[in-house]
Amino acid sequence: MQMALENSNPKQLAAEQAVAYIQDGMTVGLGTGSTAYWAIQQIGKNVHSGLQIKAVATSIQSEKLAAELGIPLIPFSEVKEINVTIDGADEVDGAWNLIKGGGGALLREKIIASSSKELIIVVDESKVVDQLGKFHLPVEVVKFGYELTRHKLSMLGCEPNLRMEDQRPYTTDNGNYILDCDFKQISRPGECHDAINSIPGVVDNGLFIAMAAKVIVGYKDGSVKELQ
Ligand code: ABF
Repeated sequence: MQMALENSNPKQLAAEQAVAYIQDGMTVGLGTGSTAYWAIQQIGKNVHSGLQIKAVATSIQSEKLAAELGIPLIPFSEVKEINVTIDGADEVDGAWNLIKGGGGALLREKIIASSSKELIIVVDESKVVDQLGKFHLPVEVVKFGYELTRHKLSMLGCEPNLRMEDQRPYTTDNGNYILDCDFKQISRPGECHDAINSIPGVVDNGLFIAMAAKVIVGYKDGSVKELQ
């Protein structure tokens, strides 16, 4: 009974299909979030069965999980090239542009994705959208002067809200704040990305433009599809 429930988890199904692309000798980027979690679990099983890889993690959370599972980790300073990174997303549009960062790890995710030969995105069907923007776009900003940065972001036509956790501003693994920006819809993701990142105080934003090489979607009916 438990097996049937586990096997019908769309996030798990998508993640496991992505892990099949990992081969011996690869350096692998480990994503963050509840879908990437399943990829890390499967990689852990494969390592246990003899898969020989090295990994780098996109968050402290994923690094801890990988260490617990016995996945060999190397510091980012020792990485020359990452063969493949498997990560989740909050929204994926028809051109495979993404909103990421709901889990707060967008900066490390983008650094690792941009250093990867191949970024495989794993999502359940709820993340596939016609147009980005319903999900509030996370923007990582330095703490200094964040109120002014927030004001400048609002001039781009969004409502930026400081992310909170336990009644305090949420702080990223890099010691920054996140402003979740409600654009309602983002019709030109590339332009939006560049406009946000040109504001002083912005470290990076959660738009990943044309970075995904593969998108694997898990469905409630138990099927999995690699988008073409
Ligand atoms: C990370 O995890 C993020 O970029 C994204 O915000 C989130 C996806 O959420 P989940 O896989 O938990 O649904 O990959």
